[in-house]
Amino acid sequence: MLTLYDCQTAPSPRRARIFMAEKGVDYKTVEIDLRKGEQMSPEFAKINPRCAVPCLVTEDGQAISENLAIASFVEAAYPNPPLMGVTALEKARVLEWNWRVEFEGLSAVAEILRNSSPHMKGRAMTGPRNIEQLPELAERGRTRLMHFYEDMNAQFAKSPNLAIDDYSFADITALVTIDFSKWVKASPDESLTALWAWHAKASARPASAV
Ligand SMILES: N[C@@H](CCC(=O)N[C@@H](CS)C(=O)NCC(=O)O)C(=O)O
Repeated sequence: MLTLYDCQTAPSPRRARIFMAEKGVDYKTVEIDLRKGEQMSPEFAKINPRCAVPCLVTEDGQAISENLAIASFVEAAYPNPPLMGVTALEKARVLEWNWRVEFEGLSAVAEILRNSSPHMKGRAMTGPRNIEQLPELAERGRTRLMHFYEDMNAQFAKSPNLAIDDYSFADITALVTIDFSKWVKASPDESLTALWAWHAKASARPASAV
């Protein structure tokens, strides 16, 4: 059986959990408590030297880190229902939007949190090495996140889901980003009605509850 190194409270592993729940894939979890610093333990560093979750270990013991890599593996191993597009163009659209959500959305939220929270002093970036906070990056993160939410809203005004008509990996990243941004009081503005209408539908999916 697949094993997911997980942390119930963190946004990145939630992406992997939702992806697998949408697929109906069975797996067991090992909880890594990030607040206790368990990601830095020598035992976990042997499994994922990036010291981050999620990390998926395959049935033959191969460890895969990074959500995009995990999703690509699961999509190839369990093709139905497809979550990364079917046609060549759909596959491109899913990756195009997923990258934008990760870079312009999710990493902007992380930038806000990691450069402003007193609990993250010296931990401005994920990974085994310590990096000091830059408070200006928190401010910049807020600005670029609000710009990106406007782009997302414009996309939802003309498309039922973010990248393609069907719900996809890019939507999962978007849902997790919007929910995560609440932690840093950087939720999308109420005026972005197409975004919020989509968010209500995505949140109601059973897989979103994991
Ligand atoms: N790009 C990675 C990001 C993984 C990541 O940043 N995970 C965070 C939890 S949301 C983590 O493990 N943080 C550990 C730390 O802050 O030391 C992915 O998508 O899988």
